[in-house]
Amino acid sequence: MEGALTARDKIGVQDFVLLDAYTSEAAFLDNLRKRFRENLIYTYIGTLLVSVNPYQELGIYTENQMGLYQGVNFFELPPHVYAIADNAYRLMCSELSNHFILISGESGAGKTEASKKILQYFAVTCPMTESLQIARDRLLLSNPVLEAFGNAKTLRNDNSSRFGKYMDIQFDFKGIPVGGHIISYLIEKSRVVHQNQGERNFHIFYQLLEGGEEELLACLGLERDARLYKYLSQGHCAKELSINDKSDWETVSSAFSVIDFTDEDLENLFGIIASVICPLTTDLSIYARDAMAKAVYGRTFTWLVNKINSSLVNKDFTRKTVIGLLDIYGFEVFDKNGFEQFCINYCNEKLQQLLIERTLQAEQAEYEAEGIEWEPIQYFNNKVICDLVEERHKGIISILDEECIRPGPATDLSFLEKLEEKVGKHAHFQTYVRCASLSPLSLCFYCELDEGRQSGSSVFHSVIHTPVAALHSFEVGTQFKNSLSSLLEILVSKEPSYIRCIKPNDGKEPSKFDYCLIKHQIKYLGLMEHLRVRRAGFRDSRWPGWSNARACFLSLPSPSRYKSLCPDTWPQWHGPPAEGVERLIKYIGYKPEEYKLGRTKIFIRFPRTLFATEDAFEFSKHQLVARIQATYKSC
Ligand code: AD9
Ligand code: MG
Repeated sequence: MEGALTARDKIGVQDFVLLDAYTSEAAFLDNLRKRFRENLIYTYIGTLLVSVNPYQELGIYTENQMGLYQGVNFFELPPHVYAIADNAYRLMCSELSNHFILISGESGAGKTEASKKILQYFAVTCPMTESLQIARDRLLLSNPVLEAFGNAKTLRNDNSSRFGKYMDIQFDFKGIPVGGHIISYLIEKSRVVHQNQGERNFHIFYQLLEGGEEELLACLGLERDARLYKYLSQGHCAKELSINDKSDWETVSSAFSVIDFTDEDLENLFGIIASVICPLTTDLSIYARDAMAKAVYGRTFTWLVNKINSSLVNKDFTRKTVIGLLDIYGFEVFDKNGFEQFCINYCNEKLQQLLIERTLQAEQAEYEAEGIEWEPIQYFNNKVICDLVEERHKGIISILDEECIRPGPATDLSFLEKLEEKVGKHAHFQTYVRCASLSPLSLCFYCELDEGRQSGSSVFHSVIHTPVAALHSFEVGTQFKNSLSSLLEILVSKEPSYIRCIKPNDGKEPSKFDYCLIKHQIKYLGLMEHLRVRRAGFRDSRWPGWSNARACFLSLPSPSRYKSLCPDTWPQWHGPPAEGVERLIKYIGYKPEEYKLGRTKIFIRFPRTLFATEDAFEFSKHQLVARIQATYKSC
């Protein structure tokens, strides 16, 4: 007993639900810190996975590790991103249902790494046939190509995703990955022409210059030194120690051949890339040059995604189930923020809203519908923030559109006045005008949740102070809003799993646990609220074995899965279903605190209760088979 206590003291608990002081933020942080110190970067809150970026290789992503998690009950092994992947996969196979894994957290928290680990897990552990190996390789290799064109070094992250990515991995009925589809969201085009101090342009430019063969560069008219190009050197860090552009180039160029890029495609692609970094002609104004470079890059990126999609498509399989992976840019607030930060943060608010609806709201609604006694948990619902941005005719995006199409000159200032008139009194909105050095009239609008950081809610925080930002942003906001709403439609039709990533410090340092920074993320990710709901409630229904069970045993009308465990219900129960279930659990020996009977379902509080029932069921099944075999033999 003493030993167990010592272990708990040392490495904390692997599920926050098991914390004694589960309402205490200090206890939450302490548990996270203990585990992080022991290099245990994963912890559950029920079935939600909390991950802290270790900023070092931990040796926990080997094929051996993958093997451990394959086909094992969710709570039986220490928390891991592989457990999330395996759980979604097994549910998909057993129920033929579609799933998605939503990975969220701020910039640099480890979302992209997590999504890559999941993809690798499927690539290694799923069944495979020789003819489908190419589909698997293409899925894997689409990553380095998209990262080369869509990721860049920022102050927050040396490999920051500057676009949102939703990837469907398609499986056939045997669970073999047969193809995929990628949707990209709002690539940060402004980076092509401008980078802040300490930041770089998209990786591909530097990779091409560092790694491209002499003939290729000569043919494209390029010099090898990135510092010669204004578009590549404004951030004064064209050479970055942590990034090996040369070897990344090799990876990317070999990936191109696997995902079906012809020589002609590549010639065109690099011709375009070279034309963006090209010498200036004097008759092109800076504005026209920049606008063209951004447009060209944006279109090239769209073309690239389409091209990758055509190589991932597999028409031979019509009946497919999918697991979607959503890796979207995280919340970010820089000293100077643009329209893109506004969109990125808005997107994160929408995803937070989805999580609230699908977990906090849905779960509490279910208890209510089932008549389970329940103390409602208070949480901040960020819908009010989403509405402020997107409401038709009233929200910031609509106001921006209206302002841009109305007759007469629209300026940043006139937009600001409209904002003040229409949403100025909103509790979560503030405006102010200031003269920035960059332009005589810079527009800043600033929405921040009142005391958001104290109240434990998510924070919407965006500032626009790019001159004439409003005019450039016309329709882009609406397009983005529409594409987000289509994304949410895709997601609500699928079963969710969640990974919440936490960034441990701003210095990208291993082993450094910055309390303040982490506390802030725990708050705005709503983790304490999530824990309270989980702790007060019953176990998630999304476990292997469980969902089957719910359809049979846990659904009162049909006490069939476990009926063999009780003589009263075996081989058939003819009485009222509710009574059948009660007899059954009484016979198995459930204690009153272990379960609650709802109107149509039974809710089980602890995983061990269900595991024990499952084990008993497996045992009884074997006994039954043995009995049948014995009968045959004696015949
Ligand atoms: V952003 O919103 O795209 O700017 P992400 O995607 O959340 O951000 P990313 O996955 O790129 O962050 O992680 C940042 C860096 O942290 C990686 O380049 C790795 O160096 C490091 N990292 C993240 N997760 C792990 C991990 N599980 N193990 C080791 C990690 N290192
Ligand atoms: Mg990323």
